[in-house]
Amino acid sequence: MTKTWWKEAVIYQIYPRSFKDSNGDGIGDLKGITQKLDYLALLGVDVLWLSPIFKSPNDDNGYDVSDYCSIMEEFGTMADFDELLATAHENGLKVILDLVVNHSSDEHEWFQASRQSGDNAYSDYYFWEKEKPNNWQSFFGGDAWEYDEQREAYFLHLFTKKQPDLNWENPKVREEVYRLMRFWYDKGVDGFRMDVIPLISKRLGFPDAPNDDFKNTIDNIYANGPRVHEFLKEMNEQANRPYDVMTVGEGIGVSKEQSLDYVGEDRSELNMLYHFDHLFLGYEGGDRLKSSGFTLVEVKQIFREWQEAIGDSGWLNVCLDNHDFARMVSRFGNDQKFRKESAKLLATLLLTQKGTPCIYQGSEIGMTNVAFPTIEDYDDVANLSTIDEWRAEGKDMEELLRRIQAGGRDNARTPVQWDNTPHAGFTTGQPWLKVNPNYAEINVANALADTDSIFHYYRKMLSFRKEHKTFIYGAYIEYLPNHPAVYFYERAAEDKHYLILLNFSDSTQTIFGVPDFSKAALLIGNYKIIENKKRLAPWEARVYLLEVDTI
Ligand code: ISL
Ligand code: CA
Repeated sequence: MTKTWWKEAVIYQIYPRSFKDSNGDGIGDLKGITQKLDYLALLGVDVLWLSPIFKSPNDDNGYDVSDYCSIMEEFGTMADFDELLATAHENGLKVILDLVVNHSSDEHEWFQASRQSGDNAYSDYYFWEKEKPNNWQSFFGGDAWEYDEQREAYFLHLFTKKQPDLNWENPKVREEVYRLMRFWYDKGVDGFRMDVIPLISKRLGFPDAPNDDFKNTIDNIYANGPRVHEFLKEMNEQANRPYDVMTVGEGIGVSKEQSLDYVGEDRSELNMLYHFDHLFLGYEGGDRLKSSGFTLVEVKQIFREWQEAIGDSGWLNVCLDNHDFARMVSRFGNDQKFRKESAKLLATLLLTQKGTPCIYQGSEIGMTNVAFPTIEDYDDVANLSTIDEWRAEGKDMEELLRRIQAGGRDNARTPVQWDNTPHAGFTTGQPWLKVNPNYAEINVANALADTDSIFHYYRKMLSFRKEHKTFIYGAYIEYLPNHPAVYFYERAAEDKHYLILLNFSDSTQTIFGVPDFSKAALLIGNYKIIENKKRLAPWEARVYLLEVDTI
């Protein structure tokens, strides 16, 4: 397997709107990020992924871009960006941006021109149909075709109606995309995370969707269209090739069987992608507001099967949450009694899996889900059509509130908790989304001051991962796959074996079924007490270095 910097790197995702506000308008901004680069360098991550920073009317918080080569007004200026990038590079941090080119904003000049008529230079930049061609539904609910009075035709939008899908069949659209990518590369940007990239090639016969199960529709109708691989190869040729950049695909709709077609080393498409199998776990039809829970055995199976599918032929990105999902400690850990222990355990998992890990902002201090008291406290556009539907049908709004509290995207979007001053030190004004009330206890200032904090555990784990390359390139060997409460595995190279023992439960668990580690040295663990080699305490995590001759 080839060795590259992007396999060895750890990514930290910033959702700029919620990271740090520098001017008191309640909205995080680029200057705010620059102010905190020291903090991120101290943590020890390598690459910052910035969720979209481009000009946008913010129908979907920047995932609706109206100009790909200028900065969103609320976030600052191009000079602010140049300063951020230069300061990051001085601190040894790379910066990747979010490429949102499955769709643009309807306020983009391309769409403004496109909707004028069927015979101008931009007419075919989007998908227009005189009659509604099928039953497709948008990701956020409701019809995916919207009638436009000006053009007197329907346009396709897989997300909100302010996010019309770009027509990648049109070579001019593709050239525009490659041009904007080169614009950012020429500034020194180190790569892109690619939003819903498996959706860019449409099935042009526009077949009806099954609509029984939205996940089924994503996987088989929207994603992996006939030309997606051709487009990605062309993108590599036209934009990425001359630059040493990192490309991370949002692998929505990509199955493990299909994954190597995107990330195989011989493919010249993407460096890596993150899949949705564990992110959608327990969410009926991929709907985060319809959760039925899940088991550890399912999580382990997903990780194992993806490792088997990728092997040494390609690469994965590994995450446990991001700006679209519930907080990882609330979803995969225990955010009450064992918040600290389980957040550290999840850090151990994330940073010892095979693949490039991505830490979402706030996870390094164990930020949790929020439970706002009313539906009006929530902002996410993805909830709107469900709220309308439930109201219209007279359904129980308290129940919907509970579902949003458990699974909604705003769980990840509450402002980063910097200290215990009002609004958690995120802003001196009124934050665009309320701060999680637990900020008095959970905040960066506390985490920095406490040597036993989740933050300092992440720091240790990150430097540890850097020193021990087996965690990057070593094989993945799992034990006791059907055990409901523990996750035991090894990362192994010829000369070194590491044994990772994780207890995903609130009770003590016996250690068995793993190679003899009686002589092994404990490298890192999340409990201070003297280790007992026979048992793991609740949510205990340990990593041992096995002497090679004991195996
Ligand atoms: O949030 C979802 C549905 O409510 C997800 O299915 C989400 O739409 C999917 O993960 C794609 O996400 C990406 O593209 C969206 C944007 O809203 C998300 O924030 C982004 O990560 C449209 O650009
Ligand atoms: Ca601001």
